[in-house]
Amino acid sequence: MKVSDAILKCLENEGVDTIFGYPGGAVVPIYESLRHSDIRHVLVRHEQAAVHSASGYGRAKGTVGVCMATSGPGAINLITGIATAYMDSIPLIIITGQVSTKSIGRDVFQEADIVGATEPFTKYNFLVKNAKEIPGIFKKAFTIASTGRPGPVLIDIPIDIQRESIDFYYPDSVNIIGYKPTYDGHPGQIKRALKKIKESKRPLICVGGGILCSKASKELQIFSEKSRIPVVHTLMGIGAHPTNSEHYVGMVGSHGHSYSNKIVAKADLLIIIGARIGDRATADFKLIKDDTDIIHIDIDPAEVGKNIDTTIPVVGDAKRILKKFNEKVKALDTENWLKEINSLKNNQSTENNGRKDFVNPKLAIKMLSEMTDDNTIFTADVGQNQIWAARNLEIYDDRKFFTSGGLGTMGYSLPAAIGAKLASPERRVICILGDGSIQMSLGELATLCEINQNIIIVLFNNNILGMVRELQDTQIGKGKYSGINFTGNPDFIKLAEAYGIKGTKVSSDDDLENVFNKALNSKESHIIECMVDPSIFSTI
Ligand SMILES: Cc1ncc(C[n+]2csc(CCOP(=O)(O)OP(=O)(O)O)c2C)c(N)n1
Repeated sequence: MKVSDAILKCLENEGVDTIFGYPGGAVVPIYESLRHSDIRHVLVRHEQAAVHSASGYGRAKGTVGVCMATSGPGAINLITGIATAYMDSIPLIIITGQVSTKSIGRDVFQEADIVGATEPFTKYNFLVKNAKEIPGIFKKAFTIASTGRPGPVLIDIPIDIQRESIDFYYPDSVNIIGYKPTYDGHPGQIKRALKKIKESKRPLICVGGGILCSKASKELQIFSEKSRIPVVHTLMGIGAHPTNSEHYVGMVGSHGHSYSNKIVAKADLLIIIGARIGDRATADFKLIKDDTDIIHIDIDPAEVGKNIDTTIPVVGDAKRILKKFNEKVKALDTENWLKEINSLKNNQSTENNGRKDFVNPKLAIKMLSEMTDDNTIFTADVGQNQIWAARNLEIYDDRKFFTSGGLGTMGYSLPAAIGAKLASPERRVICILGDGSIQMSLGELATLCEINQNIIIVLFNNNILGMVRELQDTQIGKGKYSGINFTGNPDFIKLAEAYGIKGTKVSSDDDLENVFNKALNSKESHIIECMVDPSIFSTI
């Protein structure tokens, strides 16, 4: 079998039905094989978008996303997407074409050392040197990407190898020397953790994206209900615990709910599960008091104790460890603690900081939340739009929320929404972004037209890089702005029309419901441009 055919056979054997890519000279053989394959290829408009779409696809399906690009500039354009997936532990397979084996190292046309360049941003990467190794490498790549702490794996395949022939046999499993993720937490540590939980008066669970990676939301809910311990979460932990649960508190961190941060500071025990406890989640590590006991559960031993001192580290899979907790944990007397939390939570200001001639994004997001189904997928970009979405969307039941948390990559939400919609066409997909971020992935409006699916794009237009304005206001001084004003923004409604997408501009809260209703009742994609006061903050 030709290696280019074998590559697609490997993907089929892994259950892949869709890949996102952009062709070029070094992948001509693979694209020719694609023509004869049942695997759907989605032609994006920029390689970075191929990675983000594969990420949205994989996250929506709960599988490994796949994308592909040619050598040199194509491969290099993937890097931001790969790093975005790496920081958020998203399992991906990235296939790149490479110049022929004998040309490697000679700086021939479109040669780039993508394996070297992506070393810091991939969980692992391969340069294929022997055609016969292709099936084994693919099996290893899928295994590494999807097990332990998930992440992106890149396979770089020289064009001469793509043209060779091999006997094809796809292994059921592979032994990867030196790679043995720990799934079961150490029984002694679990016992110590349970003892600590029992002794605690003000325990708090803090979850991150690891709960979603481990598909442990149900176990988390049982744990919190059985033990009566409240739950806060990081940005990547949105959706790990339903916002309508009795024990749900809110998001923590520099952009989190202030009541959640106050509650973290008051807790005597933090049970951190599947969260890196990064600077943004802890407001530069200032949130957690020195005398708070910490139980840190994570599948990646490198994360435990990396950012904060841990009282009891437990390395392993969140789902398995929570199951063990649930066998033993008893209800704690947290009544007063929960009362205190509820009074802090109910004391928030409902003040509307926006002006009447603009849309209040908080209100718009809350309205969207109420008007959409329980299985809606929301994607959010980066900037104020991300924080408005993260703080105000209700994510429960089968709803999902995808954003770039770790790297904070502008331009993620639109291609991710396209990937998510292709993964689950039966679901409503809503993409929330800003006027800066939409222009980072503008070409993907054409991809959206091609896939002929219905996505609602809510564009919060403040004609400014809102989040940077906010940082300049707080770090430099009110009104001391530099390099943030967009005076040449296009007419987004005309632009939408140019792509054949319906567009509506809204400048007042009074018109929101009507416009949302129209878009929600339509079978076509819509861009809803909400004009936003450029002077408001993400924490309104
Ligand atoms: C690729 C990339 N470049 C730069 C930044 C820095 N950055 C973070 S938020 C932001 C502003 C985003 O503006 P916009 O998309 O209009 O959203 P808003 O904050 O106004 O809601 C910028 C420039 C980034 N996160 N990603």
